[in-house]
Amino acid sequence: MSPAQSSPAQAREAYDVVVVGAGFAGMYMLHRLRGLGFSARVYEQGGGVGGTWYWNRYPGARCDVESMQYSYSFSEELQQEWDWSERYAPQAEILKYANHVADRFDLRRDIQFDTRVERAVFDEQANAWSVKISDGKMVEAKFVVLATGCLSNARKPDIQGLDNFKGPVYHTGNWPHEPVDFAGLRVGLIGTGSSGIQSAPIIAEQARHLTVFQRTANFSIPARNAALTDEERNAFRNNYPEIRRFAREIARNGIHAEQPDRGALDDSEDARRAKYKARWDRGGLTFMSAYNNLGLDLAANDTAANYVRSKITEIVKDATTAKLLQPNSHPIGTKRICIDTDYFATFNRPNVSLVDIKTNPIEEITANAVRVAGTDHEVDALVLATGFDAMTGSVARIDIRGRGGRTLNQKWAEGPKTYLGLMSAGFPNLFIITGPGSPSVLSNMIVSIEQHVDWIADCLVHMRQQGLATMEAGGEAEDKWVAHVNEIAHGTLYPQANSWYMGANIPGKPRIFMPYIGGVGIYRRICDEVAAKGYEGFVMTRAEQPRRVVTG
Ligand code: N01
Repeated sequence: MSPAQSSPAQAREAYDVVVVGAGFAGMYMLHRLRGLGFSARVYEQGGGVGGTWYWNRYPGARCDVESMQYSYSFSEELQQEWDWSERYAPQAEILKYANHVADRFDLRRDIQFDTRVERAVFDEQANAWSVKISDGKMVEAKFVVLATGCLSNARKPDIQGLDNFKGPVYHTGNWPHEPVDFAGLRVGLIGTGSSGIQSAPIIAEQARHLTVFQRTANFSIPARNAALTDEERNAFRNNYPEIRRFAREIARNGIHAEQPDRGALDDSEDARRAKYKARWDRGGLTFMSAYNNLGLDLAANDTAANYVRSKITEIVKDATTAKLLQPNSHPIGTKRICIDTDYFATFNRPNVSLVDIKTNPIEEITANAVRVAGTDHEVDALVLATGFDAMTGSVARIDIRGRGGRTLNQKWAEGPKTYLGLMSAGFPNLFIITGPGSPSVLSNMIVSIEQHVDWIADCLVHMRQQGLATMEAGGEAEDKWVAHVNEIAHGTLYPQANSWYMGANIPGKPRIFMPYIGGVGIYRRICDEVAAKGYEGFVMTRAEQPRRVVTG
């Protein structure tokens, strides 16, 4: 395929590929496309690269995957040369890294910032997408790649009176670029997921008073963040080939770590406590890898959950507050586990209070207070750490129309349907990076992003070599994949939680477990086998022969 040409009649810009989003997925996609000789244009609604790390600038924001692993592996020079300063990189450093990558690989010249993709319509005659962007321009592309991110549509909650609040209201997922100073203010924080749990200790240090409004108590493990030493950095750098291979092929979640060899009930109580203590003391997400059945067996899960509850009791001095902070509505890990620095200890501060809004939901937000059970909790500023319309929210904001004019939102009205998370039947030449039906949010995102981008890049080369015009998910393969994703999810404890994995945080959103829980290694093998079998399950057509099945 040669770079697409614009027809003089339409005088539109035309590309082989339009990529939506310039986060880690969009940037790497652009880099691969260019290297393969495809013409590509990236549209990014933000004013810079970095996606998640561009928007989430709230106090305390940092990644909960260790920085030496939450980084691109595609360039040996990059991974050898970039110096991460801490075990968990703070947001500003990850954003700096994203900007460094953009400069280093000269990506910016093909990225248009401050521009949303508003509509994409598939033209069945031309076998191409007609894309409308927010400056009003139309562009054409043979392929569209959605690199829109899974947690990029920040959600303002429907709480009565929120718009009447007179003070500033911030959402963690859309934080101002200028510093926010809470000194001397009474701050109300709504939401106790990863964002709320990371920001509370920092806000508490600045504010006159912090009131945390908690609907669901969450499990959180200490980060034990620290500066990285040269020795630690070199331990990774010298072993990157093996560490990356392990993360891609062996670890379920794409993170190189010691793997469990037994279930929680296979150990004596003393041995189990010792193991949990070692993981707690080390800190981080690998707490959940202490045993191999924590996500599968409720009795096993209870042992880990009870350990964390006991730590909360140890840390929090006030017994009533400690009790309220103990999660009891879901098995540990079935909502994304949080990683914190001094979250529970924050409630020992005299200027912090906790309000239970599960028993008594917020009645209303007034001009200067949050009213719960008839009591007005006066605040000067509000922080909404209320999460995202996850996995599908950002895709749903684009008016995507496939064959027969059917919209993707119509097709996904009862839950997202994809084959391998990569494509959806009826929407030819439209790829999704880390979409629903792929491991994505259950994994180290960069591992999953690189795998998807490489798979899509190989696929486009295959199509070019074979002279193929379109590719799309076959209906039968898609149905089988959706059933498989559901079946394995329901063999675990995950669907027991009202989580954003299930769409449960958005009123009216279908309750479907969206990510693929089989693990990144197994998933990668499935994708590779599908490709090796001539893209089995996908339908491909040649130019001039619409809908002729070439494979699948
Ligand atoms: O969002 P969340 P998040 N009234 O959806 C509550 C990643 N991440 O931004 O649980 C009152 O988890 C809601 O309550 P409930 C990570 O994957 C990573 O914190 O629905 N409360 C919950 O407490 C994470 O999982 C990092 O009952 C309302 C909170 O708001 C994902 O992003 C850092 C409410 C939302 O929690 C999302 O995390 C940050 C309402 N109307 C995020 N609506 C790291 O790498 C919602 N809530 C460290």
